[in-house]
Formats: sequence, C-alpha cells, structure tokens
Amino acid sequence: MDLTLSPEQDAVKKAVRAWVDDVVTPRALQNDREERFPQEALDGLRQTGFIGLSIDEEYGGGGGDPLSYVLFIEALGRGDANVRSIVSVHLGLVAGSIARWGTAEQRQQWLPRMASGEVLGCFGLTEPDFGSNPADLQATAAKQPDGSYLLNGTKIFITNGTIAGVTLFMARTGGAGARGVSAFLVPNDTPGFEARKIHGKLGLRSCDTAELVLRDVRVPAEALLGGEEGKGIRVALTALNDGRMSLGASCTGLAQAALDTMITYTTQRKQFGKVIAGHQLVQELIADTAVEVDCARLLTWRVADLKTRGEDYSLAASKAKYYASEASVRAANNCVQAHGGYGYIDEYPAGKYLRDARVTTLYEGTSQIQKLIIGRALTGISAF
Ligand code: TGC
Ligand code: FAD
Repeated sequence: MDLTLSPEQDAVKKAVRAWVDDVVTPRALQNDREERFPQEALDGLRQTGFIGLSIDEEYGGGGGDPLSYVLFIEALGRGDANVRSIVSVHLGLVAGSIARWGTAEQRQQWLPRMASGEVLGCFGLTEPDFGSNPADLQATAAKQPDGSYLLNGTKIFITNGTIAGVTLFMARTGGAGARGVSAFLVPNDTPGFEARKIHGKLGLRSCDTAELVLRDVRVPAEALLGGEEGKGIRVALTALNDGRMSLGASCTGLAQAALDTMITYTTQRKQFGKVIAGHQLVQELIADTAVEVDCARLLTWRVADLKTRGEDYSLAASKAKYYASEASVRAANNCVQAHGGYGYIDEYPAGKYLRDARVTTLYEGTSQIQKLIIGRALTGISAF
C-alpha cells in the first residue's frame, strides 16, 4: 500500500491549495455573515479550469483521476464548504451522471459547457415529502404523443438551484417505486421552470439552495438521460456514491481547518500564566481531532482508490461519508470549545465551521440512512 501522491496529484493539491488560500478562505467569513454568494470563487474556478477538473479531457475538462478530485474537494472544504458544495454537485452529481449514463449526443451537448463552467449543474432528487426515501417521489414526466415529456413537480433544498443552467431531474414516468422513476436533463430556462431561493439556513449561508417548481415543463425525448425510462433511482444512487466520496473529502477539509484554527488559537491565548495549549485537557481536544481528521481522510482516499481500480465503492463511500460528516461536527465543536467565548462570535471562524458541518450528517443520505446501508450490505437484511 502506497499513499504517496503521484506528481500530477501533488501538483493538483498544491495548485488548488494556493488558489483556495488566496481567493476562497479570505472571503469565507464575510460572505457567511452577509449570506453573500461566493461569486469571486466561482469566477476563479472558471478561470483556472478547476470547475471542470474531473470531466474527461475529450470534453475540455481536466481529466483528473478520483484521488485528484478528492484532493481538490478537500482543499475547497478546508477553505469554504459553500464553494465546495457548488463544485461537488456540479461535477460529482451532475456531470458525472451525464458522463456515466448519457448518450453520445447528451455528453456532447452538456459536458464541454460544464467543463468550462459556462453551464452549472444541479441535482433534483429530494421533494418536500420524499427525502430519505426518493424511490417514492411524486414529480411526474408524462410522455406526449409526439415523444416529448411534460414535467410537473416540486424539488426542495436544491444546491445551485437558482444559478444552474441544467437540472438532473428525477421524475416518475410510470409505475410505483424505484423502477417507475426516470432521469431527465432539463435546461433551467425552459418555460414553466421556476427556482426560488431558500433563506435562513443554519449554515452554508452563502451557497445557493433553492426550491424548484416545475409546471408543465416540456422537454424533448432527447432529454431522457441515456434514452431509457426507469433508471432514475439507479442514476441518482450511483451519483450519490460519488457525492458521498466528495462529502468525505469536504468534511476532512473542514475538520482539518478546525484543527489548524484550534492550534493557532490555543498556542497564542494565555490563561493561568501559560498558553492554553499547555493545558492537558486542551491538548486532548487537539489530539482527538487530529486522529479523526486522519481517519476521515484515509476512509475517503480508500473510496478514491477503489474507484480508480474499477471496484465497487458504494459501501466504502457510505462509511467515509458517515464517519467524516460526524467527525467534522465533532472537530468543529472542539474548535468552538477551544476558543471559549470567542468561539461563539463570528469574529473567528469556529462557529461557521460548526454551522457548515452540521448539514453534512443530513444531506447526501443522513447518518441513519448510511448506517442502514452499511448494515444491509453486511447482513444482507434490509431494515428500510
Ligand atoms: P434499492 O432497492 O436499494 O435500489 C434501487 C436501485 O438502485 C440500485 N442501487 C444502487 N446503485 C448504485 N449505487 C448504489 N449505492 C445503489 N444503491 C442501490 C439498486 O441496485 C437498484 O437498481 P435496480 O436496477 O435493481 O432497480 O433502493 P431503495 O429505494 O431501497 O434505496 C434505499 C436507500 C435508502 C439506500 C436510498 O433511497 C438512499 O440512499 N436514500 C438517501 C437519499 C439521499 O441520499 N438523498 C440525497 C439527495 S442529494 C443531496 O443531498 C445533495 S447535497 C448537495 C451538497 O453536497 O451540497
Ligand atoms: P427525512 O427523510 O424526513 O428524515 C428525517 C429524519 O428521519 C432523519 O433524522 C432521518 O435520518 C430519519 N429517518 C428517515 N427514514 C429513516 C429510517 N428508515 N430509519 C431511521 N431513520 C430514518 N437534495 C437534492 O436532491 N439535491 C440537492 O442539491 C440537495 N442539497 C441540499 C442542501 C441542503 C443545505 C440541505 C439541507 C439538503 C439538501 N438536499 C438536497 C436534501 C437532502 O438530501 C435531504 O434533506 C436528506 O436526504 C434528508 O431528507 P429529509 O430532509 O426529507 O429528511
């Protein structure tokens, strides 16, 4: 087992890290305070080409391998989880699905523009009444006599919802359960498509989260991903394997940031005549967090490794997502604790880390759902 990065992976890590330190991190806290979208970061992602890092070179992307992608996402997560979420939905959930399932025409239609960042993607799975159990979703796609589809339904909590140019939209084409759902590529400017921004989030305050309302949105037959009905839930759950790997990386980055911030603060702040890092119980906060950061990173790297080798990585992705998300909440909480009262005001980033970390045990499948996925895989018994 060799954990040494290749020269290409090392170059990605260093380039992204330098860019994040320069452009993303310095603005993160202010954007959070003002609920301001990180436009400079998005512009920079386009200019540097990072926005297409994992899309094949054939379509103008960076052709980055899974570990390069993980290193990229970790660096973004360390700088600002808001910026990370724009990218991992765009690349991991949407572009990845088009590359995996799309017809040659669909790949040509969307991937070059997604690689340049001209078009951003969003992922429309969750509905107001169907979150953990998307197989029962109610949005409909009614096939018309001319072969086109009429889409109706509401999606909730959709990252990139108001800024995306294309939505991967899961809707029911016929029949109950998972096999009745299909996936569509819907341009967000199609008549009848409305995106409403959601305000007042606990964390991730500067990223775009929306409700999508589709009323008689007509799309041609060519919008059906892969040209085949009934694969929508498989498309979504396959995408979520990558989403969960990405979230493992993002949470590793956030936990690393919490650790770094804790070390800086506790080696400067003095109480009882010495720096607080000199008190054993403060060192415990640091040591616990450091071990969890390593565990989260190694679990996530294993997912990337399995993916690179063409093996099934769905179980490893659920383990990484479950562990890293819970660890990031603990890390951020330790960071607040180590800052004392200063951890509770937004002059320091500790509170933002905690608020941003909190959602990670909820989305891309809650911690409870990850445990049931892991339990089902190990016992062969479904507890859903
Ligand atoms: P199940 O019967 O297990 O499977 C249905 C079909 O899907 C296939 N499948 C998978 N394929 C690839 N990878 C996986 N991990 C797969 N799991 C299942 C399966 O083989 C089957 O295919 P077929 O051909 O036989 O039909 O489906 P189920 O309904 O029992 O699923 C159960 C469950 C709970 C695991 C699933 O529904 C689930 O994962 N729920 C959680 C929902 C979720 O994660 N939503 C996330 C929404 S997106 C989001 O949160 C983005 S956050 C954005 C940001 O990061 O900012
Ligand atoms: P529910 O499914 O109602 O769950 C509520 C509680 O019940 C949870 O604790 C859950 O673990 C528990 N529970 C449910 N079923 C079981 C069970 N069988 N056993 C044990 N416990 C159970 N979705 C998208 O499609 N695209 C996006 O881009 C997207 N981005 C998001 C961004 C944000 C900021 C947020 C908050 C959410 C986003 N989501 C997105 C939605 C997210 O994936 C869902 O919120 C999540 O899957 C949980 O669904 P729910 O909110 O309906 O909760």
